[in-house]
Amino acid sequence: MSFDRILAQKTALCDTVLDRFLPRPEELSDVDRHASQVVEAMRYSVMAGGKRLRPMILMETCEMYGGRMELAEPFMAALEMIHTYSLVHDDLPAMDNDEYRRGRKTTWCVYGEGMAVLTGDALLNYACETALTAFDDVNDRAESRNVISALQILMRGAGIYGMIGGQCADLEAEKDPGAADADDLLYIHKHKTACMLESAFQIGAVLADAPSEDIELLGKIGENIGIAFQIQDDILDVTGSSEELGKMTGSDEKDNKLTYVSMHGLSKARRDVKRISDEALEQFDHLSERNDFLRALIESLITRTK
Ligand code: GRG
Repeated sequence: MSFDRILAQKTALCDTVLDRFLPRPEELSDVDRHASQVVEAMRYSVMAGGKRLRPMILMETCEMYGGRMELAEPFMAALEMIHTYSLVHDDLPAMDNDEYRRGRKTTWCVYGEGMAVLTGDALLNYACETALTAFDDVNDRAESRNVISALQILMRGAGIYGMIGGQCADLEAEKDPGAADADDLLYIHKHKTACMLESAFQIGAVLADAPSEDIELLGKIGENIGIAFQIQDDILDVTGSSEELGKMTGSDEKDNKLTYVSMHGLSKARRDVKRISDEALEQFDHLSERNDFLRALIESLITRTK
């Protein structure tokens, strides 16, 4: 079967997992029905059809080391909920002020700004509730320990030492983009984007009780993939098509944003995506197990157009 067909099947599988874990407005009790608007907005935001890269990577590293999907699935859903909350908040007028995401109107455009803030908050909270349900399926103390480690990786990657730290530096840099240097930009990319991808690579392996050297190497692979992914995101904002990306292009330049392209130029950006991704592939080949689909997925990111 072709890579594209397998990718489509795995994306659909991630969608099914998300659909199963997300609450539904029609299933709320009479009392909880007061919360139906935020529950509807949570589903609107998550089920809008992203690439599902993070849950897919998590699923693949878990499978690669023979782990159990019952433990991985709550984490797949939780990771995508946290990723989606970050997009919902990032699109707000107080941040990037974007009107389109994943091919449709952003959450704040449809539900209003206050409800979009609450939707992001609710997704983050529900992500924790969801990941904690993995404990319902643990068979022994070793699995409990792995679930605790996975929770630590999940929450740290999303927090001040991870994604929020990166977003904070990004917002600060916006005040004076000319003052930031290449190290500042690398900090932003590593934290805002790479930390969540690192979490995806590591959590699946941790849940599957993979060797610690592999978990460490998967972190480095995730970091490289994350940096390359963000550089490609910066490139696509200049060269990509709005239809394919499902969001407006050219917004970085319009907002005078610090990006890899504005700092280093388009050709260095392209060269560096290839160089950093090749390094990740080389590291991938040093893992103790193989996963040809995951390797192909990493390769496909080098030339992604959406
Ligand atoms: C608001 C706490 C907070 C953080 C925001 C993730 C983020 C940090 C901002 C979103 C904007 C952006 C360019 C983030 C970098 C990471 C990135 C490229 C996100 C988009 O991820 P994709 O392409 O999106 O995987 P889909 O829609 O496919 O899931």
